[in-house]
Amino acid sequence: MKTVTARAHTNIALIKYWGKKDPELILPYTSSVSLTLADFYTDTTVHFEPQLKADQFTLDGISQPTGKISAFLDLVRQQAGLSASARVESHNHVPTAAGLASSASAFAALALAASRAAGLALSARDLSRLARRGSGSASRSIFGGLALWQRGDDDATSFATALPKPALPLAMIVVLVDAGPKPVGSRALMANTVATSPYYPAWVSTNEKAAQAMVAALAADDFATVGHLTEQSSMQMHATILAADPAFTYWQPETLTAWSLVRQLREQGVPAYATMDAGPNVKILTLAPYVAQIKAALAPTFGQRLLTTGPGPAARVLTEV
Ligand code: 2P0
Repeated sequence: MKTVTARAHTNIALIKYWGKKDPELILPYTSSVSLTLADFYTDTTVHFEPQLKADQFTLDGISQPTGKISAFLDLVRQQAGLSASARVESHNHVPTAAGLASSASAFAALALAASRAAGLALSARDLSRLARRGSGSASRSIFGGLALWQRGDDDATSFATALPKPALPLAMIVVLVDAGPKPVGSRALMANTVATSPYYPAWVSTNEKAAQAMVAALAADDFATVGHLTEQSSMQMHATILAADPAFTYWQPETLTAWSLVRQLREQGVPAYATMDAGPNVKILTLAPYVAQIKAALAPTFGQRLLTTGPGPAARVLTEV
């Protein structure tokens, strides 16, 4: 059996995914659109070894519980007709304590490395479907640049595809508000939002329309609309979370500070839009020529806690031996 190392990059959703209509298959209530990032990625090596008694998993050299990984490897073993256990080694490449370690890059890299190590040669679509079973957002990290995860109706029809490369020089600035671990995991909070937020049905209908509008705005290189839709999708997601029972928010005071600086920049004519995920950090979507000006405006408050990145590549095999 081969030892395969694959690399997959994290992605940030411009149109968010929040809520599953099928938690077992990870089928989302809404489609989502994302940007895969150049600077943050996971490298994962997989080797199936018949003599191993159980799967083994290390992250950055430290042994980890294997529950979620083994359940995912079972899907690969089923497809490949294999029974052997596997040794899995992952390394996260994110700037120290950036708080951006992501299940998206993790399961996209694992899907590619494990399927190849098991002797499968999956299409990009089937890899995306497989990665989705590990973590919904991982379905999008199979692709570089912009990706659309169509919600679909079942396991066969829920997968991501690459969107055409826009002429827009997209850039992203990450504002590190807090790099610590999340107080509440996104999977449990998603489920509680679906179950208890009275705003959830409104989120589903608005966000689905926004996903389709985003595809059109990107195709038209209409950055004002791309940015507006990005900020709206994030705020509406956080609004559904605030309205859940118990009420909750990932935001911290500095999250609002960063967002209000972004709004001030926009009033001055700078194309900058804020998006927040399952944590307090703020990501600013902009165009490359404005990065220096935006960083200069944020530096008095955030100092060195500003990271710049841009579109990154698709998941790929690094070595196969
Ligand atoms: C997203 N997030 O679209 C949204 C926005 C966080 C906020 O996808 O339960 O780790 O493994 O499918 O993909 C984070 O959730 O959740 C996420 P599971 P996932 O990027």
